[in-house]
Amino acid sequence: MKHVIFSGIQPSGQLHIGNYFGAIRSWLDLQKQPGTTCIFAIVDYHALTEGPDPKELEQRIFDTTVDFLAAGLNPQKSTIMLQSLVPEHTDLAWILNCVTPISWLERVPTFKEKAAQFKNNLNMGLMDYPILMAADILLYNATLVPVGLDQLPHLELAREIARSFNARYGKTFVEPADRITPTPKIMSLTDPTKKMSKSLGIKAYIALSDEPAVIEKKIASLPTATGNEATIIQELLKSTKEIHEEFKDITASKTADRQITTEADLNALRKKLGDAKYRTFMALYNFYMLLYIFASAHDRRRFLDELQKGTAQFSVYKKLLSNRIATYPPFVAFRKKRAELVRNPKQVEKTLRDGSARARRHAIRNLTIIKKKIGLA
Ligand code: LTN
Repeated sequence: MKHVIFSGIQPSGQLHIGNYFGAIRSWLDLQKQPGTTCIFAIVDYHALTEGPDPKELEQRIFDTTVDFLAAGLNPQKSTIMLQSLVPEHTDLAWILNCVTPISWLERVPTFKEKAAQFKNNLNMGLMDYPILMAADILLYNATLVPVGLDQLPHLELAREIARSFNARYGKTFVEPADRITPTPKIMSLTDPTKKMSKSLGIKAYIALSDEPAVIEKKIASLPTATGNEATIIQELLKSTKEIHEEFKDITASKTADRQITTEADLNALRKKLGDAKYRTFMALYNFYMLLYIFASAHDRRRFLDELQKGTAQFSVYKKLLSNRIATYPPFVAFRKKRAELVRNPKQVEKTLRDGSARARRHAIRNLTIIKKKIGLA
């Protein structure tokens, strides 16, 4: 079957290594597969729900575009677009609004979190967010949507909306399947209990564009274990076995649709160890995870071995790790390509406009069909 693939990412600025392993690498994989049509969007309308500063938003859209291209998304092979340049996304979102009960949106976990976070200034966009996401996907009749685990409820909703529309107006939309990216979750460099994210500050993440000296500095200040942490180390040794099981297909770059279960394990562990010990555990876990991604099996084994014996010198492994990250071939290629791209910002902007125009032609065609079905001109 020929797949139409759609995925999106918010313009949060320069991409970091968490974005790379959590999304971009899987997109690059899909882009390579013959017979797929790939559409990758920078979803700036989604970003508006968080009320970004206009100048900053503009810069972030540009940075995200540059990073897409530098990472290897190829406008010859994939459609790279900006959501707000294709107004059919919001047209369709309105139509979908009218076949979706409010109760479906109130159930969405991310909405419940936002509702708690923005108690007194909850904007309508935060509630409508999943509808716009459904519109993104359904507008192109996407058959496959690569996303992280946290997006599954949104995708389920998109399928429900497609079904609801089809039941009322006749078969129109394809129900999109999800493709969960199997990925080791990379934690923040400053708080190992939180997922790596730009919102935690510049020291919390490694940007794909970070130069070797910056990488070295950030890795050097990673929190590690101090003193005798026997129980924690035992837990780590236990869970590293599971890490190998969980992720052995990642390094082989297979694209199995499998769910990652360590989240539940980690929650259980937090209860068992208590917060302080859990924090240390997570620091070690993240350290190991980075070694797992970037270092050799030999180095990893030696690290665990020494950890167990109490002879592990973190400064040595930090040096090794920052060296491996800095020389990781996809990142070296990324920095080179990025430097070329930023020299020609007009070309970058044109690529995004051209991709959006191409997407728009498909969007208009499909929206015309959709509007006919519901009795609109
Ligand atoms: N909500 C997603 C971003 C997103 C998306 C999409 C992903 C918006 N529209 C359509 C896949 C398909 C996120 O925050 N990762």
